Amino acid sequence: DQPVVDPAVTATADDIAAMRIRGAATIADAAAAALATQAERSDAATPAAFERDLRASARELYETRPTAVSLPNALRYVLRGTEGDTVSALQSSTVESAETFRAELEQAQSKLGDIGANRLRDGDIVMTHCHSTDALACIEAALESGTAVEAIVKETRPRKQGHITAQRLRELGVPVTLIVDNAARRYLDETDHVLVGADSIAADGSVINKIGTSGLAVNARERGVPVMVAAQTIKLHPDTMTGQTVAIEMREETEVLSADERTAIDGNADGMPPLRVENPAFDVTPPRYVDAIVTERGQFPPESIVTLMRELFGETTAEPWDG
Ligand code: RUB
Repeated sequence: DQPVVDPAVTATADDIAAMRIRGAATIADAAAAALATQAERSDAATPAAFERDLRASARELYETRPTAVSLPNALRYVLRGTEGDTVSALQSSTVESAETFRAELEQAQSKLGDIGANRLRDGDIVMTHCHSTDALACIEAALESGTAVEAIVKETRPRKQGHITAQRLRELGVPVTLIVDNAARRYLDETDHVLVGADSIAADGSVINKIGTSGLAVNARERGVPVMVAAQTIKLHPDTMTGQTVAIEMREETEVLSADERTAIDGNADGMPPLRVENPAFDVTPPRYVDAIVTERGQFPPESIVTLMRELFGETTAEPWDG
């Protein structure tokens, strides 16, 4: 018997893979919603068939992008809440589990925002990289409490998520200066905080986020600008507690170089092997370049994040979709 995965799940998986749905928290939210849809629309004849289909759906969502641990953490949360002896009991518990997860995600982000906002002072200039909803929650909370800030927004090649950040900040009334990534060091002289999100946080306090974050953090340290990482606890990567490293996604070269550009470069280089293009989507910032990790449970120096991880995860177990 082949598992039955609802087309809505496949559509969400495609959207995540193609980055129409992107950013760690947004991906987690969409994955939980997709599992709820899978459960709701299931016409499985037996509880075993229902669980098989749900696990297959989780696996399809899981296999889209490897770096943001919020995705497996979301799937694990929803699947752990799936219980009952009948298909209908399994359906309702799965939907409820997904709804609880999504509500907690939203609450955690807003709580994190309040905590992060405490680090910002009236008139501060914040430099951002990529587009992070957790990072923006800190700015939004600051504005709500009457703290005015300005932003220097890095474009973030190759996908230019900085444009989304610029748009959101302007909707909030924040004055924005958009710069190319290469201009970051020059503008650090005017910056009071570097504020970024995270796709995963490792047990040693390393921050895995959009490619370019590590260089920005090193430059910020050299300039004496504090680096603040806004990351809900769903970004904490349980497997890193046993020494595993976080997989860095490599994306298509066409994000960096069009077919025409490739032809122009390769055109006259007779006998040379084709130009190699590499496009890693994320990098690892060592903990020593990070001043604070802001979560909904408070802010932590990166070196102490492992304590929170032990409290939250205890002993790590096998993935439910492997069952
Ligand atoms: C997005 C990215 C974001 C984190 C955090 O990368 O690196 O900084 O995911 O975002 P991509 P959030 O655009 O490749 O998905 O705070 O919204 O979870």
